[in-house]
Amino acid sequence: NGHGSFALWLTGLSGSGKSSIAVELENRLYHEGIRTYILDGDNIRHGLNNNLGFSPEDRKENLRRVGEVAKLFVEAGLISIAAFISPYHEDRGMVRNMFAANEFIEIFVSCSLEQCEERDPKGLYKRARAGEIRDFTGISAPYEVPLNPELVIETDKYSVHECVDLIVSYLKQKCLL
Ligand code: GGZ
Repeated sequence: NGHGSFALWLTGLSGSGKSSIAVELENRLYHEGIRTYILDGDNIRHGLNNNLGFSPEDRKENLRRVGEVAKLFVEAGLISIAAFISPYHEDRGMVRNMFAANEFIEIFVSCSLEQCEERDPKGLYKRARAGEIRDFTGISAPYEVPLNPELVIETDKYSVHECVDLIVSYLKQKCLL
């Protein structure tokens, strides 16, 4: 197990495919004997962060705590895979600054709003359009496109499998795997 431990930070719109990629990547690494831990809204917003909503302040606090937890897993020797919208430059910069330069890899999961809205797996975009969800990213709250991510993967052009191939190649090329 010659790999290092680091955080992979997936940022992108709701429905862009962050969680699918996280899960497929975890499976791929598991088969190579590499241990990971996925942090996402499902295991964080329902527990540790169940007192937080989606105002800019709450998102910042959500991501601050996620960053700290991701760091704990890295210290424990795992690869942390965090899948959060993380829509603000400032907040992504904040979590980046919690890590050493080579231990934080920002991956922009790029997908057009049109495509995310068409997928709408939980019907949230529909509800947001109807005015039923305040501060909904892409509709009534901003998503600031990352300017300098380590990697961009386009989930509206490539399959989940192909996107994971790109991530794994990147990590191997950087000698992280
Ligand atoms: C954005 C929202 C909102 C609002 C509920 N805006 O597709 P999902 O459902 O499963 O993932 C989204 C999740 C986003 O939480 P994050 O912790 O990733 O956001 S952030 O990084 O900005 O703190 C969506 C659901 O929560 N959801 N209300 N208003 N997404």
